Amino acid sequence: MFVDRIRVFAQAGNGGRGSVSFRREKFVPKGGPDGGDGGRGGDVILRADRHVDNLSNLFYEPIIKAKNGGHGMGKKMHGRSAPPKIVRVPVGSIVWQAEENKESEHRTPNTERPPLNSEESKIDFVVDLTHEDEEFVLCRGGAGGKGNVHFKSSRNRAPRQYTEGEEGEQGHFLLELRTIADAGLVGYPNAGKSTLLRKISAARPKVAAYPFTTLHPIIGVVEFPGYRRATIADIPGLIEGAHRGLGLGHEFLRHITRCRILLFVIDVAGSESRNPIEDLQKLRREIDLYDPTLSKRPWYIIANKMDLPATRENLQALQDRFSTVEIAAVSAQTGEGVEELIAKLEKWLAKASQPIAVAKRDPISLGN
Ligand SMILES: Nc1nc2c(ncn2[C@@H]2O[C@H](COP(=O)(O)OP(=O)(O)OP(=O)(O)O)[C@@H](O)[C@H]2O)c(=O)[nH]1
Ligand SMILES: [Mg+2]
Repeated sequence: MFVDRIRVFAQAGNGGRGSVSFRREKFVPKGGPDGGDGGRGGDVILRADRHVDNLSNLFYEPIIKAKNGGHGMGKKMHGRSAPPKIVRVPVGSIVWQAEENKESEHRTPNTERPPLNSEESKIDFVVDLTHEDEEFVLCRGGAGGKGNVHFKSSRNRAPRQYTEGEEGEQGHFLLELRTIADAGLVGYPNAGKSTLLRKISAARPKVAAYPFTTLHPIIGVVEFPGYRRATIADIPGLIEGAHRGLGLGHEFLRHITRCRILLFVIDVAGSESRNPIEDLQKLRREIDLYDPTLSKRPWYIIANKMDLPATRENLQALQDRFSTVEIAAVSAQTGEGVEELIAKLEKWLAKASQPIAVAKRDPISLGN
């Protein structure tokens, strides 16, 4: 299962209670207070892990709780501090604070898009985990209470006071994954995006001759000569009207909003009586309707299926129509032109601006 948006409830552990206890020993009458402090409650920590590729673990555990600290004990013994509850999330996870919700909603996790318009709902940006192994304390555990040993004074030699542990923080949050990759593949279903990703990386997305084979984003790593590498995101095919929810909709475009460059994969053979130029125009329009900043991202054309007949003329027509755009002509199936594509990709990425990684604080400007 692939989950890229989810609502969770998180609760850090409470601190343990301080202890009320008196020293009792042979030959030490009235030994004085010796109640120790409570232990700290566990924190709830999010950790960005590159081995986690979506938020499905939270689908099964939408209520995240850390343990409470242990209570203090006699002989000035401290209660045990609870370990943090560490939740591994994919790199590229963004967290927003959500409004409190009805209890029942925790049980049926909502994987739908949370409203990102601040008028619809007051949600505040919390954190954007963009780096591997980055950690964030989502809810801090409560401090332990004080034992009665702290309350003795010259006038009160047998104090019975203690304090409760502090409550751990808690809250409702929305988590959303926006994949971080260097380049994103955009194209109609069956254009050959996944075939291409298999060719240029070790990723193994499913390939088949029917539309919407790819149902969720997949990241592949392309290796350039000299140990440089780049990540490429393959997303489900886009069709005209995606912004109205046709096909798989434009839900998955969020996974290329952080790509530095966009690669439009076009079936230049015009299989299934498609017109390559029209395809490209429609794709450009769809991403613009989704997010105008996305259509300003540097973009290139990958003319695919060059092994099929009639592709030379179509390629020429495509190049004439988009004369300012660089094109790489390949056959993802036979591997023709793929070496050259990789060389171009390295050049295109070198030209592109630095990684577009960090989400702005304002969820509205995030392009949804
Ligand atoms: N002849 C030829 N067929 C290709 C080429 N690339 C892909 N195909 C075929 O086109 C079909 C679709 O390929 P996919 O890689 O699944 O296409 P996709 O763009 O990932 O499609 P979705 O995941 O549905 O969006 C498959 O039958 C592939 O074998 C190519 O260069 N030449
Ligand atoms: Mg695919």
